[in-house]
Amino acid sequence: PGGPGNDASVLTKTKSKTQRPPMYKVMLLNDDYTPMEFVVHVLERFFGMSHAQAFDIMLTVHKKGLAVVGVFSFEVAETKVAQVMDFARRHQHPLQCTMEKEE
Ligand code: NFA
Repeated sequence: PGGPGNDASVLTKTKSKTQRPPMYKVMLLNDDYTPMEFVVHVLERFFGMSHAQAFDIMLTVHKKGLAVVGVFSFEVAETKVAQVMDFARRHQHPLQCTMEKEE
């Protein structure tokens, strides 16, 4: 009784091994004005996609209204959203990029 590692506070400190930091989906939204080539360029430049991959995702956004373009930690997701929004604004395109916590 009372030996090392035999204390009640130690025994009840069970770690939740399934706990993970929350991840965030970064999404692109469709609009009627942003040129398709600009969206493809954004996906290549900020999300490291190949041209074929980028074209595919761009078409998904165009047809479905939106698509998840990546899943990141909060900080990285925030940075991606800010970079895309700033790049679109500087080029005067209404392209929207948002993030949402993954369930
Ligand atoms: N819908 C835009 C067009 O027809 C293209 C687009 C795709 C815009 C994906 C935004 C996101 N020019």
